[in-house]
Amino acid sequence: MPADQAACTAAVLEETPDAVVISNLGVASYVLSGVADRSRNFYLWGSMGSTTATGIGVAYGTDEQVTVLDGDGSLTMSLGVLATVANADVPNLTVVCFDNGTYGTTGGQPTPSIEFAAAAEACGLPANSVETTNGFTEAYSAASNRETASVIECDVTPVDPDSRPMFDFSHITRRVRDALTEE
Ligand SMILES: Cc1ncc(C[n+]2csc(CCOP(=O)(O)OP(=O)(O)O)c2C)c(N)n1
Ligand SMILES: [Mg+2]
Repeated sequence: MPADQAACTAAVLEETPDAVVISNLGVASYVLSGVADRSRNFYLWGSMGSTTATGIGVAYGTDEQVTVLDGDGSLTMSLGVLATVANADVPNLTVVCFDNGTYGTTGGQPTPSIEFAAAAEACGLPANSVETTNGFTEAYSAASNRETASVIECDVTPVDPDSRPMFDFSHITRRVRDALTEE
């Protein structure tokens, strides 16, 4: 039985309550907003393939923990970004790829099967592949405490949550920026 995406997302917020969390468009953002709508949530809308790249940019701008919740379809679209993560100076970045084996947000079409952790390791990054919620929680704790960027591939059961985050892009961005710059 694969991991529970909502429980893994909750584990991220429990382990790193102050993290900036950048969530892939669609399901990852729906789940995150359902677990907790917080000012340090950076929900992406529409911009498939750019979640991890956005994480690199944000990680350059803050010393706080930055956690990307990417999707398997989205990360496949921009797989080369793993090489950029490995070559960027972003020790505060953790990239999670929720692999539900589908383009879940658009109706569950199957995605190509990719070993994301192996691809990350081939780029020089520490990486884990996990298949249970407990395995994820352990791997995330280690990754977020590591002095380098890390990647976690997490097999999850596809879900179709009811929750939806706000749809005001400039407000989402401003809210994150303000949360990082206020005392
Ligand atoms: C460039 C681009 N192509 C296609 C889409 C349509 N689209 C939105 S979400 C999505 C599926 C994303 O799949 P994945 O990253 O695996 O996330 P999941 O929905 O499974 O959580 C697609 C194809 C888009 N928004 N942008
Ligand atoms: Mg998917």
